[in-house]
Amino acid sequence: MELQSKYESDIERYVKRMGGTEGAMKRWKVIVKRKEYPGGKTKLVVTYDTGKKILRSKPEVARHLGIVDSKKSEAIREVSDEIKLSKWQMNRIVKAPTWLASHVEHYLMQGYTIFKNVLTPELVSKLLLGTGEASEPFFDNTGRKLRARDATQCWQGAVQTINAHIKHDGGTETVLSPATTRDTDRYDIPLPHQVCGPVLDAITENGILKFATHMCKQGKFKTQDIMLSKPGSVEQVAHTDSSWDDISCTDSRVTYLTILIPLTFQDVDTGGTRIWPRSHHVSEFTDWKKSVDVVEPMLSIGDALVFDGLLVHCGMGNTSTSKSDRYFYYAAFSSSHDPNTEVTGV
Ligand SMILES: O=C(O)CCC(=O)C(=O)O
Repeated sequence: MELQSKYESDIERYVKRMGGTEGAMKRWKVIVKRKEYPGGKTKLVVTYDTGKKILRSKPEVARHLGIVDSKKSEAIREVSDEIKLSKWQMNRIVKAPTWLASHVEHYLMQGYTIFKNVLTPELVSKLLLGTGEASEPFFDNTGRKLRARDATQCWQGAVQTINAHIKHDGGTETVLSPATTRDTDRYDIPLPHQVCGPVLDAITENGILKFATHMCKQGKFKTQDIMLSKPGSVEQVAHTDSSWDDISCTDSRVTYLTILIPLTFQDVDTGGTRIWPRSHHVSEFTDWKKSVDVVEPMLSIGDALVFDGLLVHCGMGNTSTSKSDRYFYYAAFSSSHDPNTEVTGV
């Protein structure tokens, strides 16, 4: 009960701070539950029952109440009304082959685009489950900045390989190299070269590679990983993958594209990627959490979300039942150094 009132006053304070009216949540129930996860870990899960709908996070509450942080939304509106593409950007639209033009325009204006059906169900299954045969040892130490890799590791599909690298001993979790913990219950592992090949073929065939090189001529694939967000993983801090350093606002060339492809079913429970459209136009926004102008594209398995390195985004929490692990493919294509490489791969 004590916890209950703590969370009730917490959400009321939040709503007020964001400019919501007093009593906006009058008949709502705040539900606090302790959830158990494999390995004996427990976590408090707080949801907000409006009587008609269960909301799972504070930003969802804000969106439901239509709360607009006036300073931020004004700035976003200004950006939306006033997006003036640079000469370089206009040139990219004009020079795009017809079949790519709408992707190029949407990406430059909004900061992202979606390519449908990039990976076939067969390839997705191969990425997740392997081929049934262990590969040759695949990890070398080339380009590894943080931890040396163990040369004897074999790829047996993402599910088995990642899980084999996460050890639980009582309450202690150890994640073995080359898997990495990005946040609690969020891991990634680099894809071995022989598995990257078929994915790159699919990406090439679908036109994403053509798109990426059209946007970023000097770009190369810098990172290819499989990420896992387990039930219990919490919403990430909103962030960009690249930075504004060395980028001129007046010219705004694309130097970094992120590609995310779900390998498992995604919904509001497993979470997906939350993005702030048009945020890649503005270098000075910092308090992203306050924006109500967000999009959560719920992609089908095999679809690719391609977004700009400067677009503000975050991985949503996974509040699903213990079976719904969320796996996805992650790639960075860039002409600059990819900071993720230091953590995750070649
Ligand atoms: O979970 C996601 O969809 C995005 C992950 C992400 O942005 C990250 O790990 O940096």
